[in-house]
Amino acid sequence: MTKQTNLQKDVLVLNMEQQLEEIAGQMFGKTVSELTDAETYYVLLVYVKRLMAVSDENEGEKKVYYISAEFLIGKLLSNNLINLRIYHRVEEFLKSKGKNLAMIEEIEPEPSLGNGGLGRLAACFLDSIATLGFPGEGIGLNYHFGLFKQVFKDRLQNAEKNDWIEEYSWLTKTDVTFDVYFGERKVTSRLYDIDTVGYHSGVNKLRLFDIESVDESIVKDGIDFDKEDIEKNLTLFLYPDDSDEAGHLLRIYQQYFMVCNAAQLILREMKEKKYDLRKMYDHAVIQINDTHPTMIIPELIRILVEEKAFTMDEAIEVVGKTCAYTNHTILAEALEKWPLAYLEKVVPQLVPYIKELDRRVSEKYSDPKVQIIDEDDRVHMAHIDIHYGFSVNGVAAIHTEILKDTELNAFYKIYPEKFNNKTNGITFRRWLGGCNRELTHFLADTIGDGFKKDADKLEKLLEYQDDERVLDRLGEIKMNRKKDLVSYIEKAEGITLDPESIFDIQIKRLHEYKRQQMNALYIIHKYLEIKGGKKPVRPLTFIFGAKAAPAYVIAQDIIHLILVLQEIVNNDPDVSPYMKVVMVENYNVSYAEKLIPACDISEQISLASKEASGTGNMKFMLNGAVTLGTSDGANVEIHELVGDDNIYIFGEKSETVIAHYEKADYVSKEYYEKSPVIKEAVDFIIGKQALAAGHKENLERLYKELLNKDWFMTLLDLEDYIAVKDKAFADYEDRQKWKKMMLVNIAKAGFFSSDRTIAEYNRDIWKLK
Ligand code: GL2
Repeated sequence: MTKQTNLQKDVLVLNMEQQLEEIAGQMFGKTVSELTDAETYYVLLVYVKRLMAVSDENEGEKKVYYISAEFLIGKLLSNNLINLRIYHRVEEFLKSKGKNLAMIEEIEPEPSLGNGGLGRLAACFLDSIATLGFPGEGIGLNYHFGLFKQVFKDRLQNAEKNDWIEEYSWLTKTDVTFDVYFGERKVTSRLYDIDTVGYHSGVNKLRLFDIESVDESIVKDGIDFDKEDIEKNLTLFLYPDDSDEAGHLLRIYQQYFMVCNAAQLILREMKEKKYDLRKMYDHAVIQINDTHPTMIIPELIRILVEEKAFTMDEAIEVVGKTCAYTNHTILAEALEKWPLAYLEKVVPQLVPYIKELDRRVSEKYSDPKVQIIDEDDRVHMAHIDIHYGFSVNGVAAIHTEILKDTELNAFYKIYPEKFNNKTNGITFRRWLGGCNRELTHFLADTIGDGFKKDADKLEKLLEYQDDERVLDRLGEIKMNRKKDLVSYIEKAEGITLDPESIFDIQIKRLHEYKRQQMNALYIIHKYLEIKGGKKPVRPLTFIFGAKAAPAYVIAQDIIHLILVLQEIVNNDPDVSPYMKVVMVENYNVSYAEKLIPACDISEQISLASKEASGTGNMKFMLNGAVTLGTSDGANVEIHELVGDDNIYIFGEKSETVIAHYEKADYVSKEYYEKSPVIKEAVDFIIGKQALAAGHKENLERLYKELLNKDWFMTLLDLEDYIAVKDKAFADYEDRQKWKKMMLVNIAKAGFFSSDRTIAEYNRDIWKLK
């Protein structure tokens, strides 16, 4: 970019007030004071897009392409204003016109282009890549409805489509289109860009591919549509229901569509910049985010061989030096293995290459665990990444150790040099600056604002751990966020909460390994205790937020149980003064931004070894919540940082859990039978009260699952969980001690800045200038 465009940006910023008036006039024929909140939002959107369009792009000789099926970017207005460092000025200007920026932010529809942690991580990474000034872009798909919108009806989850693309949106339609072939069948893509601006830095792009022929009108009730009509449905939904073959095939169509476009985009750029393709790795590094984009490897090899006159050996070498893989889970169900027959149906042109990659592996290694195509003719996508990429990383220290020692041990023995850890991180611009402005200001007043660029500087806060004034202010700010949340939940859910109660929060996708059901069993236990006359010193508030995959039956049953408990507890006059339960509807990024700052106790209770990292745990800590968790994922690193006194850890360690799986010796019924406390809580699920409030089918299924399977060992840790949780609630009463714990958690959160994570990716993997 030239100096002139910088100047253009400065002028736009300098004349912000005049610009906004002009845009308001052009768009709506009104002055800013006459605009409605919705109109004001669109005026701001247009202004910010103009600003980003003339901002410097981060450029350099080498670029990272972060390919991901998910980018859970959340709302963008306030984040962009913060990173452009004009939030305060815009806020003041609007105030002078009688408007409230926070209310205007509410208007923005949230793009739900992700499920949870993996997608949100990709969004945090884009923010940090831009902030650190690295040339880089995200490449993904422009889902028109993203993840479904959750609606509760009759205490069950219903899924509805989630419209987010409006006439004015953050998307910019480009003139880039590519041909994509599924065998003989050709479709045409269209590229849309979303600018992502770094904090005090340049702009990068998120590139989202769409299909020209997509047809939103084929979605009728809920989220059902004809899964076979690829031309019309390809980019309608994120991860459409894959409980049947058509659903599986659609996922493969989506994945190939994504990587085929990505490959063409990258190669086009190589050509434009006149880079030597034989040295592609000097100019491009492709980070493969989980296995959804794995087909980029055979696709690039195919193009180099068929169109660029490479030999197979040459193509494999160049692509291998360009691609790096991140593993985000050890859950078997999430490690993709596509039947070869499906690939043959969707992308027959790739199959000979996949077979060749497999042949080379089997020629060298006989261990069945490392083959690409297994005996049942299933293609193990992760195995392609590991053999034919140069780096394999896990997302938290313990996760990477488990990969090396257990899950991917056979690969680690072959390629020890490829394995490395990159503990996840979060962008503090959104998860502190954006969602907790009062705390951010207070921190800046207390320790200076250096932490905004260098998160480790938060440690300075430790000097104030005995300063009553600072501790009291932290307590006050927490109370303010709790009051904000109380009014929000009152409006959104129609439930009244007491800000003086302890806010215990579990928000994340619904999955048995995350053990929301264990939290529900605790709630039953507490309910029965209160009924029996044992009242807590202070009222307790249990808050959940979670969506369950529509085809995941037990997860739906767990949501049902929580909603049944909400009904029973909140309407029982003996109990409701002492405890409340709320499951918020349609939990998403925007809701998280309200819940996290208001939290006292952060529930991170996954079965040890199963949560690769978690990132919610980091967001809570940064906002002064204390973690109640197992030794799993990044909890382990949080524990090391804050020490035993500032966290509540319970449950079996990952080695014990892994041994149970290996020996297949965990029997949930034994725990049920030997503990009256467990028995009483589990039996409640199919007791009279629960059946009166809920559905027999769902509750009985869940009850049987817990007793006969309990694959994620809920009952293994339940007693310890109850004991440690009770201890945390009791400790809360020593208010000064608790506030000190809050302070230590905030002070030690610096390590979890995604700026640190990205700096490590760059140091060890990407090597960008
Ligand atoms: C996940 C892991 O479950 C989660 O622990 C991790 O924090 C994120 C980001 O690395 O990745 N893996 C996965 O498939 N999803 C995740 O959230 N959806």
